[in-house]
Formats: sequence, C-alpha cells, structure tokens
Amino acid sequence: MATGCTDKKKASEVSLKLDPQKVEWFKDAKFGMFIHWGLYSILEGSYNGHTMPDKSFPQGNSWYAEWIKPRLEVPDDFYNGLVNEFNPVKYDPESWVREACNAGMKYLVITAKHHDGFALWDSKVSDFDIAATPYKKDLIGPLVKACKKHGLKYGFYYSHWQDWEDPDGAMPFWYPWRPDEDFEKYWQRKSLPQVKELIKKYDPDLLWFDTWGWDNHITPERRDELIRLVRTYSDKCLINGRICFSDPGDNIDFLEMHDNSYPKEMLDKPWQTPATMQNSWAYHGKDYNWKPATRMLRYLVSNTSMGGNYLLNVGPKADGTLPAPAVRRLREMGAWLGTNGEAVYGTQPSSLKVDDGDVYLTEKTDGDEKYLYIFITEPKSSVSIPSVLTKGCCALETGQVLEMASEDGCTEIHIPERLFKDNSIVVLKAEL
Ligand code: JFZ
Repeated sequence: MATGCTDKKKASEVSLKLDPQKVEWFKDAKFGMFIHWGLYSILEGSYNGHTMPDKSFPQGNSWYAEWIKPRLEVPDDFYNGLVNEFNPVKYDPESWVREACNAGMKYLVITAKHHDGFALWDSKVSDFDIAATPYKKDLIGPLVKACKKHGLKYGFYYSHWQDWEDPDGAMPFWYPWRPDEDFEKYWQRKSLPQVKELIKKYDPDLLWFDTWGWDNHITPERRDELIRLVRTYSDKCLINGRICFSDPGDNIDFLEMHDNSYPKEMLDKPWQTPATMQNSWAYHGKDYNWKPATRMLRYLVSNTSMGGNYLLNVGPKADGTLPAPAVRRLREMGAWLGTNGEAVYGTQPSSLKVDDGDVYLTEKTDGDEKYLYIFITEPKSSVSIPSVLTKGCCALETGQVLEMASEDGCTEIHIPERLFKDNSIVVLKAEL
C-alpha cells in the first residue's frame, strides 16, 4: 500500500512546500468529520455544581466543554486525575467511521491531543496519555485502521501551542505569560516529538494545528521548524493555516476559517470551515442547541459553492458512544447527499452569479458535457440564471423536467411548489 511516511530526509532536501497535486483530494472531499474527544468528555461541561457557560467565574462564559479546566477553575489535581477514570469501553472506531462514510464525509480529524495536554495514543515523551488510564489501549491506531479499511482520509488535531499540563506549555491569556525560553523547553521536549510520533506511527493525511490571536509563542521561525518536521517525515501530510494564525506564510496547504464562520467570497487557497452541531465541540450534556440538519447542509452547500470544505464536529461521550442527536443529523445529511451528492463532490464554483441569497451554484465538467447545479434553499416559484440554458433543466433527485424561458441572455426556471414540500434543499441540474 502506498504510504506518505518517508525516511528521514537530509535537511537540505526538505522543501517546506508540498506538491499542490497532493491537495487535490482535499479540494474534492467537501465534507469531513471533526472529533473532539478526551478527558474533558467525562465532565460533559459541568463541574462541582457549575455548568458552562457560567458567568460567576471571570472566564466562565464559554460553551466549549473542552475548555472546562481553566474556565470553571477545575484544580490541576482533579482534572489530571481524570486519567484514572477515562475508560471508553464502548469505543468502536469502525462504527464511527461507518457513520462518517454514510454521512457522505470523506475525511476525519480527531483530537490526538487538545489543550489539556492529554494524548489519545501511547506517547513515549509524556505520561499524560491513554496508557495511564484504566483503558490503557491506544485509541488512535484502531481508528486509523478503520479509516484505511473504509477509504476515509484521516488527520489529527494537535495542540502544538497550548498545553495546560506541561509545566512549560502555553496557557490561556488570563494566566501569567510563559517566558519564551520556558516555552522552548516544552516545544523541544513534547510538542515537536509528539508530532513526529503521530506521523511515524500513523502516517496522517493532514495535521490540524491551532493558534489564534497575534501575540503567541508560535513565531514564523517555530512555524517553519514544525512545517520542516512534518515535511521531513511525510510527503503527503497537509497542514492547516492555524499553525500560525497571524502569519501562516506560503507553505501551508489549506486555510482554516474561524470556528463556525463562512466567507462571503472566494479565497486563493483551499479552505474549510470547522463547525459545531451544538455550541460546544466536546460533548456537553446540557448544550441543547442542536442545529437542524437542513441548516448544516446549507452551510455545506454554501461552502461548496465557494470552493471550500465543511468539517463538521461530533463530540463523543466518555464511554466511546456518539450522542444520539449527532447520529440522527449525520444520517439525515447522508440521506440528502445520497441523492444530491453529484452536485457537491468533485464540483467547482460556478463563474455565473445569481443575485439571490438563497441560491447557490456549482459546476462540473464530465467529458464534453458541462453541468450547472442550482441549490435552492428556500421555497420560491422561479430562479433566474444569467445564461441561456438551451439544453434543459431538471430536478436532480427525480429527473422531472422543468419549464423555462430565456430572454435577454437570462433563463427563468419555473419551480413547482411541490418540490419544497419536504423541507430539504432542492437541487436542479442544467446542461451548459
Ligand atoms: C479552538 C479551540 O480552542 C477549541 O477548543 C476548538 O478545538 C476549536 C476547533 O479550535 O478554538 C478557537 C481557535 C481560534 C479561534 C477561535 C476558537 N479564533 O481564532 O477566533
């Protein structure tokens, strides 16, 4: 089997830039699964009678359950002691991968280590890892195996900057600033070696690094040191822009939007939006703010129409099961993509523009044929396309031919009311 993991190259042979061909799979993938899972999953967003967000703590106003330790001021001993409780006996990585594939997702990104510093694999450079739990067994390896079996690309979120367990790792902004020479110790002792472990052990298709703001320890020099490390051991692994939020440089492979944020225009690099189904990334037992599947499909379609991907998060419970509301939404989205995926995968943004915020377009070339796909997200009786569509237009799901009329270089497509009766996004297909 082809592997991207390479033997150590000489420093002089390492190019910081990856061959753009290696990003093609990412551009065609459109839809991926993000997984936030770790010790914080045990607490489910609550500690000691307090539930996030809780404004009685100076920094408690956040839904992000993976941030519970600093935000609800959970003592180090208590939090780090959760290693003695983490025991995901119901973990079945193949069922996760099956849900991802059935949802129409083409890649998966899991938190190998989040800000709390806990590693989901048996790390040789830290004892704060899965090997210290009652479960003991590696969580990453079996997931990678299931991804390979089902043809899903896979990558790891790795918190290279924040590490709340390591005495020299970066802390949230309201803590005393970590002197740079201390941070350097963490960087050399844990951060770089763990990234190397992840690549050599699991050969990931991408790495998802995380920084924000402007003032942090990840300088362009450290950014390049990390990129060099990744390129030294892998000739396929993609790197996201948040490796150095303030200055990603020219050698990253794709841009990461802010959480749940959707650009209004095209970007000159491949990109994706990381997004939540609830407010929290990690499982939060009292976050009932589940987004409807149709809304999430609309985000997916909107990003696709602008050439971007949608990385949708699930937060598994500490026992290893996926929350029921997440599973139902994944299946609904997968059902829609099952009949409409032709308009999503392998498509490009269209050069045509429609002046209607509820309509999105993609295009696809298939041999000599060129198709236009029209996504209609709110009920309407017609849509006007700024092109003459002489070859006809139909509803993608049923093949029903729609009436249309051309005038002044535009085509008005008539849409039967019945098409909107089941409340999902309607896709039309036209030949250009
Ligand atoms: C980060 C993490 O802190 C969070 O826990 C989660 O993993 C998410 C996917 O990424 O959150 C961020 C990072 C950057 C910004 C906002 C939230 N930002 O730049 O605005």
